[in-house]
Amino acid sequence: MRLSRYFLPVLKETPREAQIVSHRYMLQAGMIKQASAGIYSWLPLGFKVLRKIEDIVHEEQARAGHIAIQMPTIQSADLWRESGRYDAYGEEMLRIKDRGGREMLFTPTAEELVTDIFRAHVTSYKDLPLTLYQIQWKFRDEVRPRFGVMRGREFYMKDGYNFDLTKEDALHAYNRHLVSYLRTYERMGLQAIPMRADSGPIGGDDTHEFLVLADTGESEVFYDSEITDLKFGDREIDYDDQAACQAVLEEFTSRYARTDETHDQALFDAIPEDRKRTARGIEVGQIFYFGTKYSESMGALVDDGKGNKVPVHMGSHGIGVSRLLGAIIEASHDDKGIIWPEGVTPFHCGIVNLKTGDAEADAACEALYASLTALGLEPLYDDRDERAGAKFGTMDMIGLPWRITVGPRGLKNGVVELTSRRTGESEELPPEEAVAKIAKIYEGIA
Ligand code: 5CA
Repeated sequence: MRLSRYFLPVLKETPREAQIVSHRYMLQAGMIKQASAGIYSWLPLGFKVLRKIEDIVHEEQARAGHIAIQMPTIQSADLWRESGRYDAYGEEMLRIKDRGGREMLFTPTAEELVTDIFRAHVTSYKDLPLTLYQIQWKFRDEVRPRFGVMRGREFYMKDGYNFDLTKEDALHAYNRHLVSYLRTYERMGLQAIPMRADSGPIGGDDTHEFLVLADTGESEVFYDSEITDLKFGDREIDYDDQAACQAVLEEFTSRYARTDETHDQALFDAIPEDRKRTARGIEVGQIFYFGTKYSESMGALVDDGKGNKVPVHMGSHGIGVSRLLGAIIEASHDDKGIIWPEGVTPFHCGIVNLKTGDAEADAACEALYASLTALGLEPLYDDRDERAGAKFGTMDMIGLPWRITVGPRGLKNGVVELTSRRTGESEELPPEEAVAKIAKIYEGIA
């Protein structure tokens, strides 16, 4: 993409309404625009990162054997009456009437609708296990929408639902989700720690939240510092292997890590003093096992192969896709702007032309652009007739992890400059070597 032809409405002033850095940078970098309280339009740069995050979620769901569907945002109130949640959900639910006076709602989550799909089509244990998921807009009329996309009223969520014959199978699904989430967040450059939590209006006993540590997080968390040394890394895991998934769950949940809702001071006190941590965290996902809560009330029964019709065991599993943009920025920025992890960056590298209009500099930039593009990478070329300082400022703010700077002086010696946004370190090297280096960095990522 050439910046002169792109739509990147970078703000010059600091937006005053933003209380936390991710919200401020998302507005300043022209990623989002508020439409009304807690509701945002996604401008090209923000939309690109949203899509990257979504792609990672889809890929990791596929790897775990989960199947994508798409359910509507507007749902019938009658369905929610079956589970008893139409009244129970309270003021967070946006209730709507159609022209015929029928009561509808904008989905805050989708346990009822997915259970309705299941009961219409699945009658035998032979079709289990089954996990269906979607990535879809949700609406919750939050009392205090704030911090930009972090606590929106309209937000984008991955919600997945497992259907299993037995509790044991459903707990495997729970463990499988935990493993796949660890992998998902790490691909986005995040450490998200599973913590024992409270299930709220979704219900059930077993639930973990995934928290990214950040001073601006809304949750207070308590943990044993050993947990932050754990990495899922690039280990290969067979998601059908119950024991393997269980082992990962035990590895990542055996140390003390809880949100304030479930905090137990006595257990916390037992942790060696130098490992006790109290901090704040951003909840980027949550997994639940709630057994037969919805299948019993809504009649989602299957033949168990022994002549009985039994309610299926279920759980639901969410990732805050739009919230993740805020969480990633909170975890990865400096005073000049965002620093995108390679896995989610909107463009793989920036090209800054120090002297637009200079025939040699223009030609060198075009050649770099062509070589990177030919390798399947997406550069953002700042070809505007602007001062170098302004170009650097924009690149730093929008946070592309790599920048190639091209100027007549370097070109005389046959070199360009390759700079890491994270470390600020630069090296001079021939253009083709800069391209090769960037290609190597993105091997296995882009
Ligand atoms: N049905 C279950 C799992 S699919 C569910 O709704 N879980 S949830 O309530 O925990 O939401 C899943 C994730 O959505 C949360 O972990 C959080 O990351 C994100 N989320 C929840 N509310 C908001 C909000 N108001 N703004 C942005 N993201 C949100």
